[in-house]
Amino acid sequence: MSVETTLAIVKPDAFGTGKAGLILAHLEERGFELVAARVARLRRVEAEAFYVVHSERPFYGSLVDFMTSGPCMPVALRREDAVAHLRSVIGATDPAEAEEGTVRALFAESKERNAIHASDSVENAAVEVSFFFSGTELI
Ligand code: FUP
Repeated sequence: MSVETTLAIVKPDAFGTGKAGLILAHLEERGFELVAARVARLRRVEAEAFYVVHSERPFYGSLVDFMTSGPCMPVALRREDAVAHLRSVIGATDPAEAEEGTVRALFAESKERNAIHASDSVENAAVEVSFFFSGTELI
C-alpha cells in the first residue's frame, strides 16, 4: 500500500443542509488528511465534463441538474490506500444499500442526492484532483 491523494466532493444536498463540516470530521477521524479544499458552484459545462463518463446514462441530465443546483465542496484527501479506503468509507451509491456508519448511510437522501462523490480508481483520482486543484493548491 502507498500514500495516495483522492478527490471527494461534498455534494449540494449535504452542503446545503450544513453537513459539510460533519462529513469532513468523519473523514478526518478515519485517517484522511485534508490537503486542499474549496467551495464551488459548478457551471453546467463543468458538471457535464466531470461526469462525462455517464453521458449516455439515463440519469445524466438529472445528475448534472443536481450537481449544479447549489454549492458543493471539492476536497483532496490523503492517506495510505486513500482511493479504496474512501470508497469503503462513503458506502454504496444508493444509501438504502450503504453499510451502517458509512457517509452515505448517515447523510444521503437517495441514490442521486447521495451526499458525497469519491474517485473510483487511482487513475481517476489524479484526473479528478486536477479538475479542481492546481499543483500549488495541494499542500
Ligand atoms: P458512485 O461512484 O458510487 O458515485 O456511483 P456512480 O459512479 O455509478 O454514479 C455517479 C453518480 O450518478 C452517483 F453518485 C449518483 C448518480 N446516479 C444516479 O443518479 N442514478 C443511478 O442509477 C446511478 C448513479
